Amino acid sequence: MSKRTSQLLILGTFLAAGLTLSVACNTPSKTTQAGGDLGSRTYVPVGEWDKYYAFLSGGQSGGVYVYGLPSGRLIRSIPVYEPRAGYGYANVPGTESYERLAASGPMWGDTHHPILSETGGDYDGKRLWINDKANSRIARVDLSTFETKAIVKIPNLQATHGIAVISPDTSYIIANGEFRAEIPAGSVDVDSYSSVMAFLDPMTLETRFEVLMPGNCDIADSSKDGRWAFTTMYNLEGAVTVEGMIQREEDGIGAVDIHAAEAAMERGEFTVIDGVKVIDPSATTEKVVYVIPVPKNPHGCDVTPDGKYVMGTGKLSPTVSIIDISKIDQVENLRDAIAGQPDVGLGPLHTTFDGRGNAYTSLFVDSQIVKWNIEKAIAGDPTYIVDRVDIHYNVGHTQATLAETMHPTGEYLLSLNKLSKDQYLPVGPTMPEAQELIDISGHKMTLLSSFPAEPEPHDAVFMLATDLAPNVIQTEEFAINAVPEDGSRVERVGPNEVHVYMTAIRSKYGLNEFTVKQGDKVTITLTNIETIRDMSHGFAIEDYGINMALDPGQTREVTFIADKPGTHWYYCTWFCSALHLEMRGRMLVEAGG
Ligand code: CUK
Ligand code: CUA
Ligand code: CA
Repeated sequence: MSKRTSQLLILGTFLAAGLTLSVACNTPSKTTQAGGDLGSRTYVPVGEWDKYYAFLSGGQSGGVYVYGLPSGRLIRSIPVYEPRAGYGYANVPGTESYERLAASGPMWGDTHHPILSETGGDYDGKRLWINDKANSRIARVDLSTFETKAIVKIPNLQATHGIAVISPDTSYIIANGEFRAEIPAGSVDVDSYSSVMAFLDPMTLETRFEVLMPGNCDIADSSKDGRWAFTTMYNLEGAVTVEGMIQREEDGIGAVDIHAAEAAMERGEFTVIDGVKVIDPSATTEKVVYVIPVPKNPHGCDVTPDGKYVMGTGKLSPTVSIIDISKIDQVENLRDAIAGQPDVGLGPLHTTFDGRGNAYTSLFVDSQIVKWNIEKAIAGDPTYIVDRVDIHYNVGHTQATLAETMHPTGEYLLSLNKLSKDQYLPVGPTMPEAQELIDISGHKMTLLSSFPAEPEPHDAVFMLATDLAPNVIQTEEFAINAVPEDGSRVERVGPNEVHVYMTAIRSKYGLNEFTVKQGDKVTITLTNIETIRDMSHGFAIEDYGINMALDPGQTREVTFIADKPGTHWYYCTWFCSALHLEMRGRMLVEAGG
């Protein structure tokens, strides 16, 4: 055994313990950042906007949090796989958002990776996608309204984990199945287990095709030319236990040749499973899947902004593997595609970039962000480590501003820490997650500030406000089913069916009251006819479990059975004017039906 291999082995064992242990122990002495004038570097005066939007995944909260940077102010959250009454999202059966979410699976999810639409390798400010690891789903959010517009469950795939936009023009969304499972579903035959990488239509989220992957898939990224989809693989063993998954000294970075996969599709080299065309890479004319060997159980998978390299970040190995993308289909031995493998520190999980030739790797065990120079590391120059900064504590993902695009701004970096421990006022045995903002514009990094989030952000992406704010609409366009100003009315459409049409405008509903019979199926179509930004209205019916929220111009519908007789006040839930409390009316349900 070489000295290097034995070192890795020892580290691997130590890290496997460290990755879990460092979570369990500790009440460290409280660390405080020297104040100085740092406050002014994140201070955004009242009335001024932040320079960046930051989209943080919500983890097991099931949505996306939107912060402004550098202030760290929470601007809003986007519920995706979770009901949220405040936005009238998926909280009431019989509404569109509820029925869409319920049709796709459970009313909760586990979101890890927000990704943004690209045109020409840069963010176009149109859409965001987010995975649900727990229920094999993916969702699309429209950034003109910050609303979830589509959710689908992906066939033949268990645990949607890494997802990525295929650069430069969002030709596909790829979704990685992290857990190997039988394909087709329904048996418990371990021999039929596989992981898949799914290629989805960005708009409909339909699966265009899937590729069976050896081992498993974890984190995803793409090359900048639309050719390659990448994934880390930590279970080339194909094991079903922890012990089994750390058996081998090497796992891999998987590279799917998208052009070869499309050619295989054209030649009919696929099997239809659960309605999806599935490519078995062992049975194609052209090679579709390449597996580059890297040290055991890698995690992060990140392509440099210039599209030259894909980085596999070590996790159990203290290294980052730098893979030269141009060599993948050129070399005989895929090890020769590895341009360098610098040591960076303990428990490296994810790597991000500043666009000036530097990489930043999160070190979970060391609780640090390490800055290192890519070309120096490749050249074997021992001075490749540029700087280290301590974070608080145990960082998972790290992302630098616009690092996923071809033009990073290299200004800030967010450290998404798994534990905040002593950093905030105690709020119970479980403390908030902590994000730390680091200025990376200079040679040395400067830790600027920290802000908390609810459980539990994994990853983040950023947009310049100037690239997104102009795309955000001020009011909704009136929909085809919008109720016009003079259109409020009640229509009996069947012996036991009533349709109520109503408007809402400060500070009155179009109907002061309406009458239905007990047992009627009631549909209410409500339009907020305001034409001014931010004039939202709500609509809740006492004791009927109904609450909708309406942006200006928006129309919402709800259908329910009027099963409780009597007087039921409905009222506005968004404080809209001095007469907000008076903005109410009565639903009169006549007993007996
Ligand atoms: S995974 Cu959470 S720290 Cu789901 Cu992106 Cu690496
Ligand atoms: Cu409308 Cu309050
Ligand atoms: Ca392994």
